[in-house]
Amino acid sequence: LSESGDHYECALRGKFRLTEKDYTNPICVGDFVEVTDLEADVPVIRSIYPRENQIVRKSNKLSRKFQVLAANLDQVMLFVGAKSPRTPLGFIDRMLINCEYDRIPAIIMLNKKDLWVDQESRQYARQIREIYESARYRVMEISLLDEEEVEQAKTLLEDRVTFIIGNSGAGKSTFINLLSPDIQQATSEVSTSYDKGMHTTSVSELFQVGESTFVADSPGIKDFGMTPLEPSELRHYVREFVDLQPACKYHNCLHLNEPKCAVKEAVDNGEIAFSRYQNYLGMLDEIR
Ligand SMILES: Nc1nc2c(ncn2[C@@H]2O[C@H](COP(=O)(O)OP(=O)(O)O)[C@@H](O)[C@H]2O)c(=O)[nH]1
Ligand SMILES: [Mg+2]
Ligand SMILES: [Zn+2]
Repeated sequence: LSESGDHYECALRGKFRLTEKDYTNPICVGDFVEVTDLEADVPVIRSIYPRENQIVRKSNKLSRKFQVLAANLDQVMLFVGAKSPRTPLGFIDRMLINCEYDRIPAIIMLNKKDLWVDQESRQYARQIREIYESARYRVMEISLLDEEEVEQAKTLLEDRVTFIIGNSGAGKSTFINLLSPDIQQATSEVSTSYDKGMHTTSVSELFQVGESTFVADSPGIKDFGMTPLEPSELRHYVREFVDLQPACKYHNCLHLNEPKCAVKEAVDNGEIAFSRYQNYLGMLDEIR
């Protein structure tokens, strides 16, 4: 995507494939690149500019390699659901860590409000809102079937570069398609197959939907492996913990079994959601 808004299909010079050896992909959506000759049949990307930030995940649980999903973002929009799909809290927490890691603001879009006709889904929606609002995230309840709410959601994108993530079926592609008649992303990907190898094509494209408004979808990204983190780092990316950290007896408190731990106290008296703490322990266990 050039400054003038034109699209070019470019080739990547061989050496990029070898440089960053911890990453499976040398380039990602949102990267600023320098291109040799735009008039050539296949312009060649000469260099990739340093990234301001990036969303990174482990390629898969066993791999040591990481995949860069998007770069140079102003914000992430996290699409989740209380019903079809019912997004697990663990999934939300994991995705938020990936955002916090590079201090990328995240907005939680609790979508498909029109489906909350039963007690259970309404209750789950309320729980999500309470947990993440008290962690100081913006949570927006929305139905993409409601034009007014869609308009409101659109205003959140203005003059920003937004990467849309979330679990499969939450409405990411549907939302992006509503942004411009030119965009036709495939919707309602069927996820009945557990064979992850089946839908591995996950090409993100950056769409320009306003003069300085850009949006990228994350098709085919089903599971969010951890960001590259040291166990002692993880606690810095859970917002509620950061506020309390100075009150812990030990400055390097991991909030496990240390005495006089302000985080554990806050969990015990309900100031911090138990699920947030539990999911922290789960992630800590995974990276240790
Ligand atoms: N009832 C309802 N269905 C929705 C809503 N948003 C999206 N959908 C439907 O949910 C399905 C999955 O949406 P899609 O955009 O493909 O999800 P993605 O996997 O996150 O890209 C599609 O059939 C959409 O029409 C909503 O707010 N309400
Ligand atoms: Mg999609
Ligand atoms: Zn502590």
